Amino acid sequence: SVTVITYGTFDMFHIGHLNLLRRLSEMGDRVVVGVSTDEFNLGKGKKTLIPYEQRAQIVESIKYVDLVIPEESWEQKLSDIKKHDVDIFAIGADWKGKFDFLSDLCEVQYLERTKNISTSDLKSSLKRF
Ligand code: C2G
Repeated sequence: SVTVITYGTFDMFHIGHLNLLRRLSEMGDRVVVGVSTDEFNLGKGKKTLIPYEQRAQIVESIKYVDLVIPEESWEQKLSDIKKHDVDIFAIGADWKGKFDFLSDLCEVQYLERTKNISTSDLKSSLKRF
């Protein structure tokens, strides 16, 4: 079996997130998602609107996803890939090149982002309501 892993905040879950997760499910038969904890996001300079517990529950409920784990550090990808016997690491192309160091352990793929949607755009359009 082929295991695919990705990581993300998945704040205000939207079609861009769904398209990515669906594509992962087409690449393998087991999808593991590391959802960024609120603390880890502060380190990314990202303030999340929806708390980790809710973001994790939503991602866990997506039919394309088999397992959700907390993302608490940049380093954990290496051990996660070994622990979960991961064949492919994939993430949106906004991260292109950033995770090439994982290619010693598994295939690394950067996937095209969905156009015209982002959590930051959603947040700013909500402000204008
Ligand atoms: N995404 C996408 N299209 C969009 C928006 C997001 O394909 N319009 C993808 C991103 O490329 C990412 C995933 O959806 O692969 C989750 O997006 P974010 O929650 O913004 O992830 P990010 O905060 O960038 O966290 O260690 C990696 C980081 O945790 C990634």
